[in-house]
Amino acid sequence: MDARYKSREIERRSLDVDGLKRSFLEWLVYSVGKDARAATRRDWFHTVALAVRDRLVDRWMDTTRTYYQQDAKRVYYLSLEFLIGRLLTNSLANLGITDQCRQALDRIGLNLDDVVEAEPDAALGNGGLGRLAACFLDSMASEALPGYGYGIRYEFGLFEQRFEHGWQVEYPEQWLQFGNPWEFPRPEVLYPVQFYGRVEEFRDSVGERAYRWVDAERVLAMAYDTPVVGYGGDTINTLRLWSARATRDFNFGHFNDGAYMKAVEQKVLTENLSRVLYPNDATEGGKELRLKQEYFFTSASLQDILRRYLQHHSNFDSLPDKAAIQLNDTHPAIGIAELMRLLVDQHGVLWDKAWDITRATFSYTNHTLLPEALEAWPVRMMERVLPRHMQIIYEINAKFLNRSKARAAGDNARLSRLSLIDERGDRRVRMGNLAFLGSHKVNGVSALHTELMKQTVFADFHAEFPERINNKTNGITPRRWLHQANQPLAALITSRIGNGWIKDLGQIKALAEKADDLVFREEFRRAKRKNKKRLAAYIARQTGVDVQVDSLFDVQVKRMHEYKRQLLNILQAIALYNEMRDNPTVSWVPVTKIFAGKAAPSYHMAKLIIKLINDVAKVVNHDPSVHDNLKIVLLPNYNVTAAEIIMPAADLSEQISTAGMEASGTGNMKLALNGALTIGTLDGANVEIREHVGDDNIFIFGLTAEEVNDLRASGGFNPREVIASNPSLKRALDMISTGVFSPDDPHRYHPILQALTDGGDHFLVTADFAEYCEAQQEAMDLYRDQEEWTRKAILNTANMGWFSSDRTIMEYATEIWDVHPVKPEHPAETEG
Ligand code: B1N
Repeated sequence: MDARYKSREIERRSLDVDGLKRSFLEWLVYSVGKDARAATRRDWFHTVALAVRDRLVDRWMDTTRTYYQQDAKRVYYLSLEFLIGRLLTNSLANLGITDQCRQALDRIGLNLDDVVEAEPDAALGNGGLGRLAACFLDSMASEALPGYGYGIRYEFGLFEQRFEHGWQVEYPEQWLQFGNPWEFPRPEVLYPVQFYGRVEEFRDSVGERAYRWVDAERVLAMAYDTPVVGYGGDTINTLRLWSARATRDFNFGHFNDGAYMKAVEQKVLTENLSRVLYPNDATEGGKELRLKQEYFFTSASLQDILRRYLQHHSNFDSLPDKAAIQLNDTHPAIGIAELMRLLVDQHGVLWDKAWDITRATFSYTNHTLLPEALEAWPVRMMERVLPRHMQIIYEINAKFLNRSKARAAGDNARLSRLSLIDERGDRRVRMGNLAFLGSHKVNGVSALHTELMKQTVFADFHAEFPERINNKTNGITPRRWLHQANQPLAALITSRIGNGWIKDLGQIKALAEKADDLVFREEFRRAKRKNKKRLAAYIARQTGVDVQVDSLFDVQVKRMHEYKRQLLNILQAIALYNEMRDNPTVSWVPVTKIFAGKAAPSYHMAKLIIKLINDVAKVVNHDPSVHDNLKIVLLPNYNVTAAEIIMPAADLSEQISTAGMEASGTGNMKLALNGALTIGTLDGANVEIREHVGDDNIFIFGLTAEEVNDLRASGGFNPREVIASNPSLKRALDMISTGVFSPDDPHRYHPILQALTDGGDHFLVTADFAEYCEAQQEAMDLYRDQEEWTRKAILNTANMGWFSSDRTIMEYATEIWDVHPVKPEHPAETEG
């Protein structure tokens, strides 16, 4: 071997400062193709990422080989979204080489933090559901579970949000523009996926009726693999994302009569399949491209899973012992019909056997009860796009309803609710029902949400299959959300209790006794203040607004949605603004209200609320009469990277959804873990957060889910009366309606006022307003007592250990998947 090549081989593995430095300088020249003098920050990012990537490839292959050699049971997490964010800090921290890398760059005259800033976010998700998938990948690798993520390699992630005159404007998010150093294209891993065409019936070799799908259009799914580094770098799993490619017919086509240009056009159209992530709109239910995306990645993933299984097995009997497939919401639920098709049509398995295998292999997580988010594809579209699947769904449905008929005893309403087909209006396939029926386990994402699943959307299915529904309360990875994002606090914690908490977050409980330690409180506050300074600088950069570092940082960051009630928060801000102006001599607790979040592009009400927040902010922030005691900011383009700056700096965490509507929430967990006190309703995982941090360390207010339900059912709620009886609410609404915040267009907010009054205030903003203001007052009063506040903040951090996604993922592993940790064997390292 060439000496130079050999030295590179060794260098690839070197984890010390000199080895890293030599790699960087060499990689810059030979892989990025730049001279050190001409290199941009982005060039250095690519250089460092490629050099770091080298250091995980051996262990990645060891991990994959170990799974293969042991024929270990794998879990496949199918998700239309993986909201990963940046990977450099994460890879360095999980490999344990952050300090070495920093020093190596230092010796070249570079700052690691600047290099990190050049990485774009992988924003392949909308919000909580996509981020949960990313936390689960981290936890599976850190727990040494043989877990694979399967999804789509969108060319454009979630849109970039900018504000123009206070309005949200969407721009394409071009994360791949300069290449992605973390991914490995696998042009040889290619599966055909079909659409359209028709079904032909024929007699198989033993004379049985059989079906084939013919005259279909074909697309190829090409794999891109990204290594997923577990904490400690021992296990390195794989995230496999599919990209659409036109079939090779195009490459070898012989075109005449100008057909060439048409063919190129066709190729572009085909490849649109993986072009862009859909923002979760209320209006998405019927977009053919979305259905095609769902089927595209699900089919490719299942083909890949079966190929891997067949390397060790000659029939499908033990598929459920070797593969667990988790459906992240109904987005990949078509996989149930697809696995039936692959087993029955392509591999000749008998129907009943195939159905048993399918059900034993799949499980399904529900993430929302909102009716508008429950997927239901028009039968007419399904028949056209996936004709064989439509037949299979009818067949599953017929067999199921036949069986249920006996038990339903003439209760036709019940049977029509259980049906996979919604026969009301245009006929639709209920994907939730399909997912439920085709899975052995179905779970909700918080205790309350799971309970409501049993009582509402899946009540009939729950009666039919009482063992199937179970709860798996969400979690978050402590690596990204504390160890990496909050280095001041992480260092403080480690100095007192060691670093075991990073892999076993339960250990953080040991901090509880430090809450009464004056010195520890002082240091805890110092860490928080450092994070607040960083956020203040970020706010100034992003919005031009200067905020007081020592003010109460009151944070609501999440997607903009009426049920999340950003409107309630901004109304309270207006009321507080009025009080401050009315009482200028009172010594007010300075408050900074921090909002961030995107609205779906077609969700007009959410976009109007964004404009309102920006309008109110403009008035309040420029009013000298409040003496800077109140500032309001709405940060643009909320994403994982912004969250990593915001979460560690928050004092107060706003979790104020209408009770019963937020399935779980995960931002609530990130904020509490980072020492913010929650102000919230008894909704989603807030209920369990209260149980863990204690009633004294959280501000709970508002109607409960049961009360909301009763109130709506009785129709006994008149928002106009509530408004009339609450002067501060009335005044805030009057200011909005008379154009105090929109002098250029006084009627701008009419739709909001309308929804709160004649519209019946569906989200109960007015109903919860008074109690919310009281809770806010309590929080402000407590904030005056910094020692007491800090004590409670420490108790929040100390008691959040249970919300680690490691705990969540181990519950899935033992109670749903029956998969077990597999320690990779590292032959290269033992050879020396
Ligand atoms: O999933 C999160 C939960 O913590 C949140 O409470 C929940 O709102 C969120 C359609 C969704 N539910 N449904 C979605 C996403 C994209 C889409 O196209 C629906 N997201 C949630 C994690 O469990």
